[in-house]
Amino acid sequence: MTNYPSALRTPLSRADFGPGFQWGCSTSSFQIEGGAQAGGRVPSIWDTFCEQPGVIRDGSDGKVACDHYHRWPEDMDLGKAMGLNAYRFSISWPRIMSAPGAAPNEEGLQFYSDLIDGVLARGLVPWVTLYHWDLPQYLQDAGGWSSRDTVAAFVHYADVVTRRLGSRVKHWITHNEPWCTAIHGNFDGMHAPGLKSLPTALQVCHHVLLSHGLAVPVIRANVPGARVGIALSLHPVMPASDTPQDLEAVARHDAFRNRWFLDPLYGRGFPADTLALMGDAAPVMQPGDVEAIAVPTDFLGVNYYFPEVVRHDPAGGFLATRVIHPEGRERTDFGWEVAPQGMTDLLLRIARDYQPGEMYVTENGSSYDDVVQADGSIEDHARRHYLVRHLQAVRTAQEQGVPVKGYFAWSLLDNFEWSEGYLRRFGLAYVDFATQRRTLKLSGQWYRDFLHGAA
Ligand code: IFM
Repeated sequence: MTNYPSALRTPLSRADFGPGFQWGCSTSSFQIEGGAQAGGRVPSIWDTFCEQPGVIRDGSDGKVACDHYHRWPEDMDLGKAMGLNAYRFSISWPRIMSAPGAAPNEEGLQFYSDLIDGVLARGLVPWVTLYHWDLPQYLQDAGGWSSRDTVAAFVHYADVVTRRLGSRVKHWITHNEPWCTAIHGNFDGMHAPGLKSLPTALQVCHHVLLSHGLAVPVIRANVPGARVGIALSLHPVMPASDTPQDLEAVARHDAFRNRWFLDPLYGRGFPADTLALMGDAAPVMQPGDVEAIAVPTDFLGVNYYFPEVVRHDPAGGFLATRVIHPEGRERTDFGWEVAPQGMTDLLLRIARDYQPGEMYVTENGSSYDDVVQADGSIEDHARRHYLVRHLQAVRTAQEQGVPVKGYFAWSLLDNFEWSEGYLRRFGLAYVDFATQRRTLKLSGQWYRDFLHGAA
């Protein structure tokens, strides 16, 4: 443990957050596993996407990533040494379902079965996300999430996985960040499958939410004592100025960025104003879909990174808004605004407007350009400061009555940051991708010490 001078001691302790608080780190399959062809895994949309020239900033891919597929025992030892009591990871759909109509791939299921045993053996609670963006390519070839058949395929996959793993895993997250699946994947083309079609993106959005709604009862049926939820990327939205136009822009932007997901999940249907703005691009829905999406859940997963500042802009798409990046604000090296107050505001707002029974911060973290010192250490003071302030912000929300029951730092390890490749490091542990050596950064050491009551 580090011996902290009193000026650096944190005015906050693990115990302040209450007994049973889940202290974790999050990861996702494609970003860390590698083992692209191991154990009968078939290609995902991300394998295909990475092959396109110019779409990944450093030209990299996920073939090896952190080689977690082979190194997971070491990674889980690290999690245990850090004092975590929970670990959130995702299952790679292409490891489990290798072809349309095929029997589940036993080797893939066994990999996750072993991982879960390893997580439990180290005293950590496994939190499993079913979909963190790695759709099997054969499903994309048949239309991907824009096809209603993919909804049925997801529910089948969820059934297979939860039957097999549900005796040991109680915490299930259907989807991670449907916004990114839909918009980055199908509208701005930044993510796989790299499409640029608004109607497709909006249809994808609807199908992803529908697949969540239809999977929840299946998971409950298979998992005695299941706790099921979804993880959304949510953003406080601020006006660029206090003109009426900008204030209205905030309302429109918020309605699509946040309420488009929260309203239907919490039984209010899709925001009518936003639907009207979509015009012909609005998704096709069938009777019963809206009710299915509103299935009760046990918790909401909140992924918070930064607020968005918007202004009215007639050229800004169907919402007529534009996100701007004002000068003079603290930012990470990735350019994301650092705004811990946004965490408190967001949690308070969700609790007030939607009253989820429980909330978990399922992701929060920062990317800085880490430098390895001559002695091998990584002194990421900025990331530590980010982490401390965001934990304080969570605690502030808790003190005001928000039922936040856990915090998962993004991420345990530096990993494949999608279209940024390996150029953006979010880990509490540094990964030397040439040697696969893991080194706990100063921020990770702080989290460890905090969790052991020594920071
Ligand atoms: O790396 C991603 C993760 O996959 C989803 N949430 C945001 C993280 C940082 O961009």
